[in-house]
Amino acid sequence: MDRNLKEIRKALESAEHVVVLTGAGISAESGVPTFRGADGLWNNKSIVELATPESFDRDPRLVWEFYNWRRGMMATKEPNPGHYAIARLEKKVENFTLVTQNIDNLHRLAGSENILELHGNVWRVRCLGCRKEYEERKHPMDEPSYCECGGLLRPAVVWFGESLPHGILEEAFRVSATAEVVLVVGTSAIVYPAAQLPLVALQSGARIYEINLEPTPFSGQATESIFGKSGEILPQIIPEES
Ligand code: BJW
Ligand code: ZN
Repeated sequence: MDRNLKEIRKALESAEHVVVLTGAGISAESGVPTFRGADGLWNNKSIVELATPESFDRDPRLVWEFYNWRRGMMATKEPNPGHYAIARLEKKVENFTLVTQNIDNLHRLAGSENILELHGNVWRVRCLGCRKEYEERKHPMDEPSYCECGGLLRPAVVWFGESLPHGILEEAFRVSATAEVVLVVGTSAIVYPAAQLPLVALQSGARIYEINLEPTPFSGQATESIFGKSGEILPQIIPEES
């Protein structure tokens, strides 16, 4: 095995407090499109503009149409070996937190339990009337959809300019500041405040290992960056038998 992968494997085996931060890249091998990059969802500018509070205010029907498409696509996807390796790691480490920017629910399907979903979940909705947030698996949803109280429903995801879910971001900062080892997997590391988390960990002396297809703005600061597919690298550093 590559010397660097061995080093990460040893670091994980001896750490008591580990944080994993994931982005869209971890789900790419499951067939969920990433946002940026060659095949990125957001190369289509009209799509970027759909995921904003302003678009929803202007045309909730159009935004629900977009999320119905995303829900239908994500419902057909399954976790890949990268998701499963992270779920295995949780069982081995005393104090483990998975912080994900993904809304696709694939980490949970792979068996991860202690998950902080920074940007929400595609299977949850929030009512703009009574403010309740709840799971809603119905598919397709009406375009637009309404709560039983009559209020307009929106996807419980975080759009640009919006705050992250209450308490979740604070907890993500807390665990990042006390982690010994942090894995940063499949994120372009440009969206804040998520991109701040590895920096906080670094300042507190954690070792940070990045796994990505290509360099990111964070690569220069990582303890080590491993370039390749997370679905191939993670099972090597978190093998089934160890
Ligand atoms: C693989 C792989 C394989 C592929 N294996 N790797 C200036 C400075 C600081 C902040 C700001 C600023 N200007 C504006 C802001 C705030 C803004 C922000 O960060 N903007 C930046 C873009 C500059 N942030 C916000 O607005 C956040 N709220 C907030 O900050 O509130 C307070 C505030 C408000 C206003 C101003 C200032 C403060 C909210 C952010 C919400 C992000 N929402 C989205 C959509 C979610 C809902 C949905 O999906 O519909 O979240 S945007 C999108 O980006 C999504 C993702 O979670 C997020 C991050 O993307 P991610 O996961 O990194 O994916 P990609 O596609 O970018 O990268 C994939 C990576 O995988 C690539 O690197 C590939 O190489 C790699 N890869 N295959 C390994 N097989
Ligand atoms: Zn309601």
